Amino acid sequence: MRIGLVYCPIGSGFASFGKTHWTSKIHPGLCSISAYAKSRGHEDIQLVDLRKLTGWDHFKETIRKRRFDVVGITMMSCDFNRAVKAAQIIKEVNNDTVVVTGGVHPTVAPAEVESCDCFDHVIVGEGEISFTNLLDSIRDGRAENRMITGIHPNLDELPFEDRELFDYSVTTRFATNFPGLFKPPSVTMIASRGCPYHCRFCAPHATTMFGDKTRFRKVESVIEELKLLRSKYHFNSLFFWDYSVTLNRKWLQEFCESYARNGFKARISANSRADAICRNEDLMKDLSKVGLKMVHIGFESGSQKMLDFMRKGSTVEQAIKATEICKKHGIIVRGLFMLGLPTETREDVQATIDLIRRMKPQVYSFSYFTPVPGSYFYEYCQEKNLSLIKSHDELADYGPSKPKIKGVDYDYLKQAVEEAHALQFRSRLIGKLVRFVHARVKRGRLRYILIWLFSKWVEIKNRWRH
Ligand code: B12
Ligand code: SF4
Repeated sequence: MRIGLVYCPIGSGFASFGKTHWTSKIHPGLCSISAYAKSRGHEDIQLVDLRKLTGWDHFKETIRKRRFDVVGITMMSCDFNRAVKAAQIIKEVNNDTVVVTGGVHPTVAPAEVESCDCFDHVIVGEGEISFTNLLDSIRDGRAENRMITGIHPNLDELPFEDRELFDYSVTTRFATNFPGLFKPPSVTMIASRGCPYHCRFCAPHATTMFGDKTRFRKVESVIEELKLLRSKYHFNSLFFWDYSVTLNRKWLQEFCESYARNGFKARISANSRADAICRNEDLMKDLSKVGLKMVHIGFESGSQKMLDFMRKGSTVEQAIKATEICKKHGIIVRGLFMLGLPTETREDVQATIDLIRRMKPQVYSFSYFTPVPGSYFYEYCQEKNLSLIKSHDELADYGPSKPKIKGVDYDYLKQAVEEAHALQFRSRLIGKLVRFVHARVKRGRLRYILIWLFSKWVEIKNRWRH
């Protein structure tokens, strides 16, 4: 059987693969599904990556030439329109091709996806086992339900991601992020699935997808995969794509020990949370020793009222302390802040700017709250009729540019973002420029050069302090 997997991210245009780090990333979910299906005998799997094609005509031509029996299409909420268009074209070329979809959006909005005739099957949840079972049924001519509930796999029983499904040597040529700080070749790693927190702008999508329990792979398995990647790609930087690497103390202690013992030297970047960092200063020290250079922390707001409203599960004091801890151990903090939530007042916005002024994270960026399907706040905005999002396409951009919900003074937020960036550069003009680049210059070479210069500057400052 000929199987195709389609990746159609709206955030990257046609003919964009290999141009920037943002447009050259892999999709670990597709890589994992491919690896599992191949390990169960479905070896003829090819990727159709829209970022490598010139347009929809090229897509149609590719589908016609490759004559797939089954095609799996992945989609986040923002990709919905593109995924539907891809499915319609596949059906137009050959109505007998079985079209299956899965990913975040079919999982958090199954009814909407089910209503699209172009999909023969919709897999809700994790896809490795269910997709492979479905392939077996199609091959053997057995009937299967249209809506299929995914099965949570034991992560240690899954084969390593099939990264070569994508042009992985091209992907590794780009630093994952902040090129002045992280040298290519670079690789990404996912060591766990799930999140135990309940931030209302994000949860419960992780529970809907991965279940109530956060599952970690064995450290040995992660190290084995890293060894394989080292031998193939000689990577210099490593980015963990887990929600938060600091969720499991024992795991992290073992990882630090094993990473160093196995001679890994690559710089690490990872996501974490303020409360977890405060509880685990010793681990941050260990992580820093083995190579953690940057930690991305969702501080979100400087107003405790807003943190409580969004059920962040951390406090303003913890944000300050976590930043101090990281700085003490030479770890660069990238603070992530969110403005424009429902009920946020000007005082709350000012509290966020004051927090930045107090804790001075070396790097920070802003997003405007966006009601994303799968989150509690999405439901909240639906009930109160607050959303200004007209099309799924608009969900691809959380940057501080377009209005997202009613009742928010976006002109005021725009000034607040500029004011916050001005703190970093001690210049209002540069603050304006940073906001402009963040909001408008999305993927181009100019953005890359500016980020390179900025990250080099951050690196030099950090080294000088230590
Ligand atoms: C890595 C990552 C990225 C990477 C890579 C893209 C990718 N999809 O992998 C990059 C940096 C490019 C990225 C970009 C964005 N991301 Co992102 N990303 C993640 C992250 C952190 C990990 C994804 C992952 O690899 N998970 C592990 C794998 C195993 O799970 P999975 O991808 O869900 O795949 C499983 C199932 O979904 C299913 N499945 C997936 N595809 C398919 C296909 C078929 C046919 C089948 C049967 C099953 C199936 O089976 C897979 C294996 O079990 C998640 C959060 C998370 N931890 O999940 C956010 C997340 C997916 N991203 C999100 C968002 C919003 C974005 C952006 C819009 C952010 C932005 N504003 O810039 C962009 C959009 C990019 C675009 N489409 O144009 C949201 C999506 C919310 C939603 N409702 O859609 C998430 C959930 C984060 C969040 N908490 O809000 N992202
Ligand atoms: S924002 Fe992060 S910590 Fe909060 S629920 Fe989402 S993934 Fe978990």
